[in-house]
This record gives sequence, C-alpha cells and structure tokens, in this order.
Amino acid sequence: MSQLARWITCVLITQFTVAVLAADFVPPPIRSYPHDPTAFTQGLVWDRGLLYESTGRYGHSTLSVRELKTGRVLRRHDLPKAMFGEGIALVGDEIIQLTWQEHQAFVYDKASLRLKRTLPYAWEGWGLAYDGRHLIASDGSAQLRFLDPATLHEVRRLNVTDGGQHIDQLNELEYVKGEILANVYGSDRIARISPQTGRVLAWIELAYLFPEQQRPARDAVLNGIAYDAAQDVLIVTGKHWPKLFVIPAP
Ligand SMILES: [Ca+2]
Repeated sequence: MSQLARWITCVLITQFTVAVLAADFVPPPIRSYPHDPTAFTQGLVWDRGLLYESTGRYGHSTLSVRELKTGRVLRRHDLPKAMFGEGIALVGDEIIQLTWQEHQAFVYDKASLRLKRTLPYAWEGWGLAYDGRHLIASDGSAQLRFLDPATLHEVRRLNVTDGGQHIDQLNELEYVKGEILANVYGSDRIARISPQTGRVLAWIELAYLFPEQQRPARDAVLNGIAYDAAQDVLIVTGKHWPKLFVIPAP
C-alpha cells in the first residue's frame, strides 16, 4: 500500500469511527427538589403532578407516591422483607412493579397503591417503562424486552449498541417521545435509544449534578428517569441522592 493510500485509509477509518459513536450532551438543570437520601431508587414515574418511586434492597423496598416540590410522602406500600423492588411503569390506572431476583411482578391500583395481583416474571427485574402498547424491560444486559402488559410475556427483543458495541448494564427506563431513555448501571449517563434499531442516538451526561466526592457510597449512582409531558422535562435522580433534578427533555 502506498503512503497516500495508507493515509486515506487511516482518515476514512477515523472518520467512520467518529461518525458512528453517539454524541454526548450535558443539559443544564432547570431546578431541583428534595429527594429522600435513604431511597435506593430503582424506578421513577411522573403522572399528573405526582411522583411515583420504587426503592430496592431487602427489608427496605417500597412503592410510594410523593409530592415533587416537598418530597412529602402521600402514600407508601412496603414490600415483604424477602422482596427487592425494581422498576415501575404506569399502565392505565395500574402500576406494575418488578422485583430483582424474586421472579414476581406486583400490580397495584394507582390511586390507593393497593396490591391487586401478582404475576410471575421470567427474568431478572431491573428497569421498566411503557410505550403505550408494550412494557419495555431491562435485566442488566444489553437487551431490552418488549412485553405484553397483561401477561408479561415477551413480544420482541432489542439489542442496544453504540458504534457497534453492545451497551450492557441497562437499568432504569423511560419512554419519551418515541425514544427509550435508559440509565446505565455504574455510570451517570442516560442513553437515548431507538426502539426500532436499538442504536444509541445520543448520551445525556449528568455526573456533574451530584459530584462523586459528595456521594455517601460508591453505588450512589444516577438511576431514575421520569417524564413530565406537560412541561416537556425530565425529572432525574440517583440512589441515595438528596435531590431530584429537572432537566430539559431531549
Ligand atoms: Ca422511569
């Protein structure tokens, strides 16, 4: 290969690599609200002025409804000690909550948080979201499952990639304007994922919201995405984070 040919090949490879990796965005926070620093946040959903939160850890797992501005708990349901709470999603007037390794999902009445029924769940439970037709579930891998919301049976599966590389550790989820947003466990960024191709469209970098040196523990990572469609904003937080942050929706 001539020197020129080698140079052109090198330029093309560099250009191609840069072109296929999704870009990073660092959105400015609009405002912040108090968040329970004892909450090991695993699921976050916003609906009509109320914030629904699921927390994990054995003996500390809960489902709660809170006032955003004050953090005041309006209703709370404690899970049995042997259950580790995970992702939640709203489907009509019900809330579905996954458990981590207990292979059970709980269905609650949204208004009262009364447990209506328990469904078997085949996989490890991490994040959950609802696109208006199917539930979307993560299990810590690079795959997302689309599930029938009535039965929790798998309808289809999506491999999530960026620049051809699998993006695993997919965690808390939210469906926002035709995209799937996903926290990536162990990181402080959110992937914007195409539900059609599984490709990461862009990354939202949020480590600066709660600097690492201020955190109480290594696992106090960003985890929790809710979408307020009326304001077109995201409400984000992390495990043991003392604040919730409102940022512009992508
Ligand atoms: Ca969510």
